[in-house]
Amino acid sequence: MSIGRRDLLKSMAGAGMLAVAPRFTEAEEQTARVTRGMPAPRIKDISVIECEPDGVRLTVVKITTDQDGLYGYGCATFTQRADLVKPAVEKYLKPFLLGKTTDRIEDIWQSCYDSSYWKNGPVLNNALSGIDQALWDIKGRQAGMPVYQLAGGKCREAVDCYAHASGPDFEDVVANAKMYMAQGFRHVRVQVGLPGMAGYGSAEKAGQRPLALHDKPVFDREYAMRRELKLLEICRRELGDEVQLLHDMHERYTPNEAVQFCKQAEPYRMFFLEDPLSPEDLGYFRQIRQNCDTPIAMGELFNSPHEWQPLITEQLIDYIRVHLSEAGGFSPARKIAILAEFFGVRTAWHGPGDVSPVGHAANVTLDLVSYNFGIQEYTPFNERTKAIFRGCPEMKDGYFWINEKPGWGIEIDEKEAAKAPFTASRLNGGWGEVRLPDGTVIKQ
Ligand code: GCO
Ligand code: MG
Repeated sequence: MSIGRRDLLKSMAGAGMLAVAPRFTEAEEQTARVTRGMPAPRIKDISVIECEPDGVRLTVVKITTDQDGLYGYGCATFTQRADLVKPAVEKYLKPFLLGKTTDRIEDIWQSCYDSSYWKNGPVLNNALSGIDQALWDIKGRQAGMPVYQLAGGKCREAVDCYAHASGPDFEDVVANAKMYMAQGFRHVRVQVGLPGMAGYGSAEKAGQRPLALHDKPVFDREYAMRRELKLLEICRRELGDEVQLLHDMHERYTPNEAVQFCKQAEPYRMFFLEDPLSPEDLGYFRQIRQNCDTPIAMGELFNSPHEWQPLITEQLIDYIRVHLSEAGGFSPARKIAILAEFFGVRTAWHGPGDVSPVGHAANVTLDLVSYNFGIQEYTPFNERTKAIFRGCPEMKDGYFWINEKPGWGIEIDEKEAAKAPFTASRLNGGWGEVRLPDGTVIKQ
């Protein structure tokens, strides 16, 4: 019979090798009682936990097994279409999986993936991610180990992160970046507001709205490009040479503007420019590569291998930036990381507010085990979130530290989650539109 981490820690504490005796919750004690000598657990129930503790809809799948106290959680968050993920889990994956054993994660992933015949869409991939990550959580709990151990163990102690420094005007962004740098962050993403316009990543700057032929949120590409490039110049000057600067273009420009933007950013020595193009324009990455040496990150919108394969294998990007649950979970993302390693592409998994803490723990796990880790996007967890998701990764001096408890290390307080239900909104969490001054809808 194997010795679990819990037993090991207990004996270390007994032998005086640990300063503080580890403490375990009843759920962990129960998990630890499940040993390898027992038959493989079977899936007894699959449920969906939904909550909105910080203004964003989060969805988590819970798989309960027939073994006492053994269950797992997986992130299935697709904020803009949250109401559709729940039935995809409950009406399709649940009947497909009830009674199956939990021990064959890859086999379950492949059979679920194929069971819809048509695949690679965000709703189905998120539902699948919920299952996949919950199964990894279960395996970790069974082994009494964090998932990073199952994936080979750490190749770094903690995970270097970038913080979001933004503001309506240049000086606000610089002040915000300095605040993060004072906290220890070595990487900051900088975004500035556009007067009267719907920019991305910062509060709107009050000011004259551009003359527009409509009353919807407006975005003027040429103006935005000049202003964001000016911001990069100011930040490099005001923040010094050592800080790493990042910027998210959020696929708002035309392909040729994107090439120009990346080229003109060269003097500011970016850590990366993110999403210069939309997934519909992937071919233009070749032009960016041929024209400049600004490092490029791409992929948060990817759902399909057809999107990440060519960019990685043709070495057209520097950072792969997939949103784990959008790509179908931890299992496919791990394969992406390994593929990318052989092509010199590093990882920068998407880590915004619309990833649940379970998903963030999955990100940090991959960051710890992947040799080709690049950087992790960081979004702070508010107190309400931490009350629901106990055991979130912890931030210290710009580094994320994983919780060392088995599985993802996270326990969900479902009673607390029920106190933060999805709030009603006209579009059910969906996004409205952004238009050019002439009324043309653009990607946002
Ligand atoms: C980022 C992203 C996010 C997305 C958001 C969509 O780089 O963090 O662009 O801010 O816009 O996750 O829901
Ligand atoms: Mg982005």
